[in-house]
Amino acid sequence: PTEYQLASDDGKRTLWVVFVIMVIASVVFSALSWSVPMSRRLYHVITTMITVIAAISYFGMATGHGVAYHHVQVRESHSHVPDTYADVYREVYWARYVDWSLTTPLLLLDLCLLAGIDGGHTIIAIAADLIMILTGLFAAFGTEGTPQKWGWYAIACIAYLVLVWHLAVHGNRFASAKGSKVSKFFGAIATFTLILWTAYPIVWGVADGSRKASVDAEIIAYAILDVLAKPIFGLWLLLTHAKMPETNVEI
Ligand code: RET
Repeated sequence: PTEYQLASDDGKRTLWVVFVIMVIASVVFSALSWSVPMSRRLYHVITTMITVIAAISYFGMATGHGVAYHHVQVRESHSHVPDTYADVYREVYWARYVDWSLTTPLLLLDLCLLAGIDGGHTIIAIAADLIMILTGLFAAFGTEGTPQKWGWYAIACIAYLVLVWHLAVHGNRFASAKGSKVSKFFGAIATFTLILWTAYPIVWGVADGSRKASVDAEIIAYAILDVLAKPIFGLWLLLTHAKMPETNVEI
């Protein structure tokens, strides 16, 4: 027999709700850009792209795209009946990794521009980030019970540490050079980002990792994190930028 771990109505409704939130955030962010000259819309453009990509990804997931039925285990289905095993398949939403591979570099770009980090260190942070997301995807589809799955996860975590190191060390250094206002704001929004981002590998560990969380719980946990990491982060960044000319980036 075959068993499935699937999203129920709660999970599906959550995907639709986040889709709507991402659309609204995209409209609000582009509307906020109208009052600033084109030469100063860089944060607006980047931040709107982030929520547009998330809206597309959530539309896909809500309508049943971007999901695979991954064979997670073979287990005994009726212990009192010998030789009956169940193949267990679980929904793995790979659309998230497509979303993250585009949006996390853009989020980092926002932060690097804010701190004024040089191009070289910005590229290193983004490269580490891409390695983290790609190896995280491999981990999600890794074979259970072999070193493969948690091996990929370990590689992703090392890449995450490299990115955090770059953002913290160089971010604080460059932001201080821009004055105390920018450096205080960078410290606050980078700490918010760090706490949120660290929750992702924890959710992954109990969902795609050990499969202890249901697919619904996984959808809801990522939904909360995604709303904080994209629309709330974006709103905070754009509103603060509007009243802090020191954060300006001319293009
Ligand atoms: C994975 C699993 C492998 C180990 C690590 C991960 C980190 C993911 C992160 C994702 C951030 C996503 C954001 C989305 C925006 O809304 C891939 C879960 C370290 C940090 C900010």
